[in-house]
Amino acid sequence: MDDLVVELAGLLGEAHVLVSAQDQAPFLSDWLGKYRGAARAVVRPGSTEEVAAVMRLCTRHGVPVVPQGGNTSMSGGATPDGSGRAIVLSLTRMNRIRALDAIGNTITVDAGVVLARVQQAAQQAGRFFPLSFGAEGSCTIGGNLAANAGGVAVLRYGTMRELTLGLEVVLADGRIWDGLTALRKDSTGYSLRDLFIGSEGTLGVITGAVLKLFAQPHARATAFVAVPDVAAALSLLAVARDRCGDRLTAFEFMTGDCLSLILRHVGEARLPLGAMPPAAVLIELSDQDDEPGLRDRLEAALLGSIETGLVLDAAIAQDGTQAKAFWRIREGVSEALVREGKAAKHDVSMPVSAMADFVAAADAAVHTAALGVRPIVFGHLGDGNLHYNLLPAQGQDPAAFAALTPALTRIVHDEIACRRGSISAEHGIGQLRVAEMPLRKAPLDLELMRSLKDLLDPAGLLNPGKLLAGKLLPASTSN
Ligand code: FAD
Ligand code: 2HG
Ligand code: ZN
Repeated sequence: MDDLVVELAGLLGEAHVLVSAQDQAPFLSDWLGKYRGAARAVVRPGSTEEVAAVMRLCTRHGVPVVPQGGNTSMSGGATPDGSGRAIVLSLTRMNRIRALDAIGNTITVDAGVVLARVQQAAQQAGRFFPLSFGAEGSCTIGGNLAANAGGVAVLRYGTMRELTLGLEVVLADGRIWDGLTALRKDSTGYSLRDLFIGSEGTLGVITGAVLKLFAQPHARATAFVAVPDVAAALSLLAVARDRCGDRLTAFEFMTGDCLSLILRHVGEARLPLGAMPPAAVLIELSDQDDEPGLRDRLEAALLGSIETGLVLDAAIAQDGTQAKAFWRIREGVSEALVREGKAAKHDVSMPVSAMADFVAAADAAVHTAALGVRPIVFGHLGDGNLHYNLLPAQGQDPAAFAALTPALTRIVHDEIACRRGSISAEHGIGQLRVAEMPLRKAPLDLELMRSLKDLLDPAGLLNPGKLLAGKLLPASTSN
């Protein structure tokens, strides 16, 4: 048997070192079905000390390590390459809620805790953890941190970076960095925590986190609103902000083509409007109490906007069940896309005011480059973040579309670059966008990032080929 596997089994117990193809399979391909890799072993440590021991061993043997949480990455970030040299280090056995401080408004968790469990634990204590999106039932806090996840409540509460106070991280050489503090103020130099957030498993393995909690919103008002186009949706966003202030929690955009795709593929999704609109927004307000008052406020904003032509039609949820049904539509987009075929995925951000212009320019340019291409555009409009997905023309050979994808991506990202936007707002670079980095980041950005990588992971063992490409791996000494 492989010496490394024997040593790993000695550290973790045989049951937690997976070597058979059948046991490894769920860890070796991604949620979108785009990437498939191979691994020398999949290891499942149960504590920070075990992660540290695994890292010491891998560093000694020069073995690459791919950290993995819930494996819901949209950029192939948690899938190893095909060489079979790396181990996958799955954090899902590390699933303890370590502490909850209802006075200090913090929760301390293992990195492998599933996001929905953190939400539930907060709720049981009368508090609220706001990170939320479609994969919340399977993604983990470690993965959310490593990707700096966003989701549907960023407008009010911010991204994972803004929701985090402290981290515990195992470094490439096995040392444990204890930054697990709950301080809201700390002016003692560089924020090391922020280096690891968004680092996609390339600088260290996150093993624990202190997260911020909030007051639980007991009142919600949710509306599904038909709008003529992106420009109208942006004007409606301004109206909603003026009328509702901080109560505005979500402002999610979908084009009519996106809605049609969802209705076609997600059985239980029902359009709550009379007719298919050109576009729609899902608006949610939340507050501590007074749900009728909140609904009146939303209704007044929408009625005023019907008069000014920003809103074509609107449905306001009368209870939680209706609100859930509205959200089911929005949350069905990714699965509808997967059922339709392989999309060219783009996760872009830009100044909010540039979004209407971006969609018009990108739509025109991709249609010129690829006749019949189908843009499926949706996303977190209030955050300046669109998921600009492209599907092949009806009946187009998937291989022919795949061959066109790099050119289409170039077009979309050129439209983003000229608006000083970003090629990844929340899904990360992973392996999907790694080739774009030298084109889209300034040389000095890349140089500084490379210096940090070399400092923290001099042998280049942590999640190689993701985020920053380059630097050949040393030959493994235990083969
Ligand atoms: P994984 O997929 O396992 O890993 C993601 C990255 O983090 C990889 O680079 C991996 O190496 C690294 N990593 C994982 N755990 C650790 C760790 N403990 N230490 C260091 N590195 C680690 N994202 C959004 O931001 N907003 C959305 O609205 C959104 N919606 C989604 C909807 C669906 C249906 C799906 C499938 C995904 C969605 N995502 C969204 C993508 C999102 O990035 C992930 O769902 C989530 O943040 C990843 O968590 P995970 O535990 O699955 O991480
Ligand atoms: C969302 O906002 C996710 O629903 C997934 O970020 C986006 O599938 C996608 O492109
Ligand atoms: Zn998203």
